[in-house]
Amino acid sequence: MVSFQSKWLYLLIFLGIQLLVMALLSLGGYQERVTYFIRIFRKPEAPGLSNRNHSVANITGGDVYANLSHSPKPHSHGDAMPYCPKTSPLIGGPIHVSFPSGLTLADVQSKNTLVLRGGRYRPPDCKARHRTAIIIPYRHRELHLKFLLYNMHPFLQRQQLNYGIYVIHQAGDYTFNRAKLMNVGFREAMKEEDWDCLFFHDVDLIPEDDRNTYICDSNPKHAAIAMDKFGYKLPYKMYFGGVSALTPLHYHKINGFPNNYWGWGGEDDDIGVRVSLAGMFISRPSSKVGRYKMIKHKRDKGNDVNPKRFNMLAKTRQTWKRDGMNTVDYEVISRMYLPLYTNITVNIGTEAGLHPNPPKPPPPAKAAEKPAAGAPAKGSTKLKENHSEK
Ligand code: BGN
Repeated sequence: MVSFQSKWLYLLIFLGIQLLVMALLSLGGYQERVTYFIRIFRKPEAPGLSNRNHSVANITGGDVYANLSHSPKPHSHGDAMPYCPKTSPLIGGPIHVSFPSGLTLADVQSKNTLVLRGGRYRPPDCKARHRTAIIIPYRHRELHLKFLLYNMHPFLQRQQLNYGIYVIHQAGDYTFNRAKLMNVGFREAMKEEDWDCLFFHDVDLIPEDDRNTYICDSNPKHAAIAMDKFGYKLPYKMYFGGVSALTPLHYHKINGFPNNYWGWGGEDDDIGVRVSLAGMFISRPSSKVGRYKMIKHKRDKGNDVNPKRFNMLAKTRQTWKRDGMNTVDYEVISRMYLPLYTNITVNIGTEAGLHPNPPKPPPPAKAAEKPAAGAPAKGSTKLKENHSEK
């Protein structure tokens, strides 16, 4: 018969073994498996908030801010700083993209304390291997911009990049021109820093996997290969829309982007054609990694479908060398170094030029005030000089 004392002994031994097993399991990623199960059973976020609060049922990724809370103390940016590793140890793979309701820009700012004025960042503890500028053509999309910044800053920080975010804001109400705004963004960003890669990024696309590294390839890269709105598939082989990445050299080789696509559609196809006309290829990440969630929205006012796009696209071969970076004209209205991005507001004019409705000439002057014969009318030449920023 087992005595009362030895019963206690067995119980203690049993509990001891259990403790040991648990300790071993926790070393072997037990925690990860528990989190995985918790995630399966977790209640999805509140429905009915559609654009504001998407919950991503089919993605079991981590929080995009997760790995950053462990960031070591900032180094001074002296010579002694080592290069960052080739693959960032902060990369976590799939991201649980979220659009928290009630989010403010101040919240985004307080979650990104290492981001400097103008939306610039350098890794605090190593020298970045890559300098990437993000160019976002923009008008009237405050909510989208806020969600993009919320997701984009930690995404880029996890990749240990030296980066800057530029929002190129089209002034006025004339039809939107995405590609011309990108040309402006390229020129203005390159004035500030010797970026080695430029990401041309729609404001409503959020990357869902941080292995989709925001660095350039040897050929122009189309990063948005798998978007949720296309069922995470490429809609057609030559598709070059959403998010693309070019080095300054690639950009010059294709003479930049076209300036004359006003309204929705075709400009991205034109850029894709330019890439092949300049003798390059389109490179892409794998569709597992190049995943994007699009923030749903209706077509914007001032961005109607461009009916001329088919004709224009048919002529790219003839037009690409005479329309692009070599002819872009614009006027910077303001440049603001905001806490999370650089905001450049720009007049890009209309199809009829930068100042399509020049001020009417003054009424005919009285005989005594008339300029001498042959002298130019007041103001006319001066105005012309101001027009172009080439
Ligand atoms: C294409 C558009 C692209 C757009 C994609 C995805 C045109 C030109 C037709 C010859 N191209 O059809 O601009 O990004 O759809 O929406 O409309």
